[in-house]
Parts: sequence; C-alpha cells; structure tokens
Amino acid sequence: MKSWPAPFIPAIPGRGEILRLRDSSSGELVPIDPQRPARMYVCGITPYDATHLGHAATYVTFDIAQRVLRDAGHEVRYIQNVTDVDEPLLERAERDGVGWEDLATREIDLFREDMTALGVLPPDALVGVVESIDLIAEAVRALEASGAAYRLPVQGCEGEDIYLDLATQADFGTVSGWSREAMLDIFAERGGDPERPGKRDPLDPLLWRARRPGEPSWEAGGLGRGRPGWHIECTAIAVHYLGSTIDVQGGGTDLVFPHHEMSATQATAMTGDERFAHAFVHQAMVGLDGSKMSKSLGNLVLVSRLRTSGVDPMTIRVLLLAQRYDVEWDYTEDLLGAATSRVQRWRAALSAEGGAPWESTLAQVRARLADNLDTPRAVAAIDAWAEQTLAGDHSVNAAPGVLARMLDGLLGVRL
Ligand code: 5CA
Ligand code: ZN
Repeated sequence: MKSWPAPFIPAIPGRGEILRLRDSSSGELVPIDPQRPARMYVCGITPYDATHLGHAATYVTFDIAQRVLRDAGHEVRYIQNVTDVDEPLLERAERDGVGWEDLATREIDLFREDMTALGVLPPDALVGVVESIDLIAEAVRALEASGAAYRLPVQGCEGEDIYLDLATQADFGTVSGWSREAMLDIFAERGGDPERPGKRDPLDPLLWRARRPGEPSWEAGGLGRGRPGWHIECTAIAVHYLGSTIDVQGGGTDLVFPHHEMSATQATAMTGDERFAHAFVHQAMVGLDGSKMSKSLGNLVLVSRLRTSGVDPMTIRVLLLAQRYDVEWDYTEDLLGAATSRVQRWRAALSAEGGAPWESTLAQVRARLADNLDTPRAVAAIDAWAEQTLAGDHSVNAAPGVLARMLDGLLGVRL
C-alpha cells in the first residue's frame, strides 16, 4: 500500500560510526554492519485507533536507526507491515458500527499524516495483510508441506484451522528466552488461544483461520477460505521482501513474546536458516499514569490530538528523543514543557550569526547514537552547543548551519 513521503536527508560532513544495538535475545550489543544493504523489518500498526506516543516512540526509534546506518555508509532496506485484518480491528469496527475496511483506511491515513508530521523516514514498502494474502498463504502451504503444521476441524464450520507444530521447532524460545510458565501466563492475553481443544501444544500459533460466519475471508488454494494468523503475516512479509535472514527485527517490547518468538520460529521453519534476525530490538513501553499506553485500555496521548491542539510536531519528536528507547517512561505535561523550551533554545541558537565550534558536537552526537541509539545523550550534546552559542560564542560562522543539518539529518529534527 501507499507509504508516506520521504523527507530530504541533508548531507553532513564526515561519516558516522557503525551502529551497535542491544539484541534482546542475547542481551548483547551487536554491530549492524552487513556487507550488503542493511535489512530492517519493523512491526507496524493494527489500524483500529489513532497513533499514540508509544507507537510514535517505536517508529522514531527505528527511524533513528535507519539514519545512523545511512550515516555510516549503509544502504538500508526497510519494510513495515500494517495488520489491516485481525481481531482487534474487527472487534472495534463491530463495536462502533463501522465497516472494518473503512476503519482501517481512516486510521492508516491518519498514521501516514502523523508519521509525515513527525518527519519519520518511510519504509521502502508499507505492506498490508489484505494485499498480501497470497504470499502469506504460500508460506502456510510451505510450512504444511514441510510437516511443520497440522489442521484442526472447526465446530460448525466446514474449514479447518492450521497450526504450527512447535514440537518440530528446535529453536523455539530463543528470541524471548522466557520460561514455559511465563509464556503460558501471557499467551492468551496477547492474542493466543491456549485453551483451543485438540492443539498439540497450547502454545502452537495459529497460521490460518478457517472462515467463520460474519468474518472476512479469502480463498487460498489448498487452505480453504480463511484468513492468516497474526504471526505468520510478519514472517511471510519479511521473508518475501527482505529474504530469509534480516539484520534488525523491530517493534515494542510487548511483541517479544509471542509475536517475535513465533515469527522467528516460523521463518526458520520456512527457510531453514537458523537465526531469523541478527538483532531483535525492542522499544520499551511508553505509559501514562503508570500503565502501558494501549489502544485497548484507552489511556492514550494521541499524536494527532497533540498536533491539533497546536503542539509543533518537532517538539513531539524532541520529547521522544529525550527518552532512552530501551527504558520505560510515562508521558507527562512536564516532558512536553521541557521539549517546548528545548526547541526554543535550539531555535534561538540556530538563528545566531555564527556559533560555538561544531566538530566535537557532531562527533559526540554520532558516537552517542551509534552506541545503542543513546538519543538523550545526543540531545545533551546539542544542548551544550546551544548553551555555549547562546552564551555568546559565535566564533564559527558555519556552525549554526552545520548544526541545523545535523539535527535534520541525524535526528530528524527540522527547526
Ligand atoms: N500490528 C501489530 C504488530 S505486527 C501491532 O502490535 N500493532 S500495534 O498497533 O498494537 O502497535 C504498533 C507498534 O507500536 C508495535 O511495534 C508495538 O510494539 C508498538 N507499541 C504499542 N504500544 C506501545 C507503547 N505503549 N509503547 C511503545 N511502543 C508501543
Ligand atoms: Zn509484526
């Protein structure tokens, strides 16, 4: 489906460092330095409600990853999905008495507007599930053909549901590293169906859901009418667009289990490659008043609402960059106030005639970002330059220009 417009990335003097990211499966910092284009897959939205600050944090995090990779000389191939058919979307459409397709279209449009306003680099392809039914069905057929899947009859329906047989997958569990108890505790809460009678293992993920009355479904050769399960959607899209192994698999920490665990296991089952992603990278949950911001809880700070209330999208971006991606945080008005005054200070310094020397600031920003996307410390380096400039150091004519391009190119902050 249509993505959103790519912002221009200005040239910056010199070259950035190799990006090191914390891989949540091993806990180690790993360099992202492939000999071919870097391949990144980030789990996209389920379009049943508007983009909140948690989503925005996730997409800004991987936007910074892409900028740092490019600054280090890498080409980046980046794919993001849209879960445009799934339970939460169908349930919300039903609740609100609207068509699920209309709801999805409306929320995807708003998402594109929010991403554009925040200056987020678009993926090379934004890929919906509905437009990918054939390639997902192909993946399910391949899993079945390899003996890694089994079918269960559905009471009152003609078709059969298809599940992955986890017992055939030796690497299952290596992404999250969770105990079986922890997995069983959370599986149902995150879309799983551990109670479904007949499953070989309660954790087996659904690959294909046979048509149920009143639910959207598609004809898929050999599988019968139905629709894809959630995890296989991301596996099939990632493998189709990026290949059997990728450099970065991204999303929020709420996706570590079961989503990324299952996606990776399925990829291995499909391709035979042992490790699906070189680094599994997760944005910590953004909350409000102590609980995770979530569409289902409704405790949301929406990007679009902030924008219509007059908040400059660049202020929202600076607010996000002032937080570490791998540490949970709660939104507060104070954070917005701090971001607003930071943007004012930066703007004032950038409009000075000359500024403090820029070389060490640029080197620091590059080093901080390459070090597992330490955006707060990159922001602090820019604060220090702005303070020095505002205190009267106008010794370098070109400094405000270089700083403006650096802010734009590396941090996506266009002031
Ligand atoms: N469509 C699936 C992924 S395939 C999904 O999780 N959609 S979502 O709309 O619920 O979330 C979109 C992205 O935002 C996911 O990467 C998710 O992990 C992330 N996310 C959701 N809530 C938060 C939050 N409170 N803080 C940070 N990231 C979040
Ligand atoms: Zn996903």
